[in-house]
Amino acid sequence: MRSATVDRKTLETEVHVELDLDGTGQANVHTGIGFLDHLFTALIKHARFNAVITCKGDLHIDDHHTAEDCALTLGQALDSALGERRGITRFGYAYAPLDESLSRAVVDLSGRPHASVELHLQREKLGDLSCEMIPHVLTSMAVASRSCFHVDVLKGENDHHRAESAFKALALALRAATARDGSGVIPSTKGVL
Ligand SMILES: [Mn+2]
Repeated sequence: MRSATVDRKTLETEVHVELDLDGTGQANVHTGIGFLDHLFTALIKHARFNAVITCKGDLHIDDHHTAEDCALTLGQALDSALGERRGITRFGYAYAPLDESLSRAVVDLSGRPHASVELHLQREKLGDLSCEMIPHVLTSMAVASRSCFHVDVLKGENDHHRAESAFKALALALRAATARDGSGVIPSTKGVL
């Protein structure tokens, strides 16, 4: 079973994540921020994970702690579910369009945290989610999962489409990178990921 349950509690947020890498895309996401739910649901659906994400956060302050901590907890669950990363494809890349928007994601489940994210969002907010938090969510996921993410929106006119296509591209790249390759080896010249 490649799955993990992570609870993360601070004075700012209380996050619960259940993640199964070998799922069918079932998402049960309730962060308190509608557009964040929409992005995580798309990610889980297209990665073919099964996941529960719930958060009780300090939304009376703003969306920052909730969005960041949900991303950190999901990233931590991904790291934990991957275990020693034996027998995985490790690398994945994908393009995903959403109408006029087109995004590319390239992922290395390297064991080293790095994120390069260029979404070119122009609005202040999408629903109740600040646009500045969207690249921060992706970076937080990369760091907490000890992975390398390069996510770029290549084209687009509509920020909802730009953001959603970026998460769909990341989902497809993660689906490829987390797939079992049948080798049973740890895919690293160092022998450790
Ligand atoms: Mn949408």
